[in-house]
Amino acid sequence: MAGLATAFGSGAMTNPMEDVVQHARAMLIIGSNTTEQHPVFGTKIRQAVLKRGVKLVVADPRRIDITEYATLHLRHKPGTDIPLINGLMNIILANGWQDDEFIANRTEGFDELKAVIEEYPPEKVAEITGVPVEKLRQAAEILALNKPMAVMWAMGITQHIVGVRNVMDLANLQMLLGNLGVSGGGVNPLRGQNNVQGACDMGALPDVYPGYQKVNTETAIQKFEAAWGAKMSEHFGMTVTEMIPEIESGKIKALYILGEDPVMSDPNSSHIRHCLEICDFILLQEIFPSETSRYADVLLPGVSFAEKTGTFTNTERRIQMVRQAIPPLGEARQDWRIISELAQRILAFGSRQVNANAPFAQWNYRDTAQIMDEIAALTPSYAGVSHARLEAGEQLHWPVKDANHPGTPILHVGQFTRGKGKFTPIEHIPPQEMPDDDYPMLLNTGRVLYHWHGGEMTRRATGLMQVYGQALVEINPDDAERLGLNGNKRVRVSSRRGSIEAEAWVTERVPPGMVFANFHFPEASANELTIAALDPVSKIPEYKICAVRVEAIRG
Ligand SMILES: Nc1nc2c(c(=O)[nH]1)N[C@H]1C(S)=C(S)[C@@H](COP(=O)(O)OP(=O)(O)OC[C@H]3O[C@@H](n4cnc5c(=O)[nH]c(N)nc54)[C@H](O)[C@@H]3O)O[C@H]1N2
Ligand SMILES: Nc1nc2c(c(=O)[nH]1)N[C@H]1C(S)=C(S)[C@@H](COP(=O)(O)OP(=O)(O)OC[C@H]3O[C@@H](n4cnc5c(=O)[nH]c(N)nc54)[C@H](O)[C@@H]3O)O[C@H]1N2
Ligand SMILES: [Mo]
Repeated sequence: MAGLATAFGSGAMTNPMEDVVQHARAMLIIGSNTTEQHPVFGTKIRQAVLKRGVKLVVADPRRIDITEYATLHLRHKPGTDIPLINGLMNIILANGWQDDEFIANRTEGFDELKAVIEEYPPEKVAEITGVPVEKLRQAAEILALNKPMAVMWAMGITQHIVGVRNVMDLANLQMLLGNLGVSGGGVNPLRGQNNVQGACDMGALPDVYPGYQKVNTETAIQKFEAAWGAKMSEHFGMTVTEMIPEIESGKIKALYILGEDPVMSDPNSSHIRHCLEICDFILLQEIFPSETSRYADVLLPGVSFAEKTGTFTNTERRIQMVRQAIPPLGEARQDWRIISELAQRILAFGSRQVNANAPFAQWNYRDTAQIMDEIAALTPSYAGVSHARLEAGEQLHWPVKDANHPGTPILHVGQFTRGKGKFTPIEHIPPQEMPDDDYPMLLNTGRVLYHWHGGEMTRRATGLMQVYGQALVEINPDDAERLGLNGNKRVRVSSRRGSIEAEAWVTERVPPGMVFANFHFPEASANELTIAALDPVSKIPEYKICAVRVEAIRG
């Protein structure tokens, strides 16, 4: 997220899904298991391939389902996306396939980019990535000669210590080919959670107010001090991946966790459990007693999506109404009401100087429509959004500049937010922890279609448990044979941080030397093994790569 913020002002799809599937002539899906993790978009992409003959290149170490629809599958080694993308750009430049007009009029820094790209000739790239030269050439040709071409990615690109650099390099590729600001093109990160886009838009990040207004700028400080009637800090906060480890140093003494299950979803679970154990105070606002709830001092029951009214902002920046379908169950209360009542009690405590006459100092909201009015008043990209417009059926993609503005389905038409698009030369950096003699295999982690993250919700659904009832570790048939797995079904996977035992799924989906595990089941979660190595800018953990040892066990 922060990565794209650096390059483009915010991390959202530049083009709507419908625009991509109707107008792209070629697509690059890189690091996204689209049919399993974004099934609606995945279905539309499959249809675009079948009905419109869109050329599809998939770059993914695993043979995921969408590869069956691909014109070409580049099965590169995990963690080698930068050499792969640089190598494609090298071939594009060598053949003069770049968009000279776009480069001249809309970008800067081309010469610096070119200098680095020259260091990634196809032969060298083939060696680093494991993709044969001929396939690299075919891919470059498909992607360059079928315009417009849209790039889509997800966690296979971002969950690395080079996550931000990977994203910037994909932006380089799209600027080189002139595929930005056009229908059917764009840089399109597929946001994961239903409302992660909305949460980021609302400032649920350490360095920005709503609408990506930086907390350390004088204009933002003045604006929010006037609106909220309190002194605002100009310092950046911490990301969640930084906060929990800082419990050990004493820098963090209390946590208010809502809608998050760090025991299941953060890397290196045993260290997370230790930190939560020694934390002075933990307040958890949940809809279920999650794995994290054991560490909570106070548990506040919130409500699920079916019990609330408000908006979700989806991956294509579209703001959508969600309406309450059932009354809250048991003692559960609206999440926003819990938050505002907590705020009111803290205010009543009087330890913080607040000007009660400021327009939005009271925390006494009537309903979520009124909260949206405050958002509109303080957030330029949401300035024209209201529940009334959404209820009337308007399709609003931000920025929505005022009450009459129709919204902005495609970003960067004619101009980038920062004026010219800047090429940033990107060099390859290998992953933090690579296989060695003690831990000779590579662990890759992610999700399956049938479960959601820590599984707190999906493991409670009987039908889903019938289809996928336990953690499976994907392992290549060659490795299975070498480990003597034949006959035995279970494996022990160990890393420097922990170990899990699970059933093996012997499959060509993973290449030799690599296993794939998910984090949906507490008894065998991949995060017992993962490493808490962070991207220096976005602070996202390198969930996609660490070194492990795999053994066959009886049973
Ligand atoms: N059913 C289901 N759907 C979900 C979710 C869920 O839990 N369950 N979660 C949602 C959320 S929050 C998110 S963020 C998204 C995530 O959506 P995805 O990112 O599509 O999901 P992942 O399982 O993390 O898979 C990432 C893909 O990257 C590939 N990959 C791994 N390492 C590399 C690498 O080094 N380079 C490249 N190019 N590819 C690599 C993997 O093989 C895999 O195909 O899914 C969302 N959708
Ligand atoms: N190894 C590995 N780890 C990963 C990843 C990976 O690819 N590999 N992916 C990472 C990614 S991209 C993500 S997004 C995270 C997700 O990690 P989390 O955000 O921790 O996981 P979720 O299961 O989506 O949600 C957490 C909790 O929210 C609760 N909840 C649901 N709806 C509501 C609500 O309306 N109100 C309240 N108060 N609570 C609610 C659920 O019961 C659940 O327990 O995991 C990350 N962890
Ligand atoms: Mo995510």
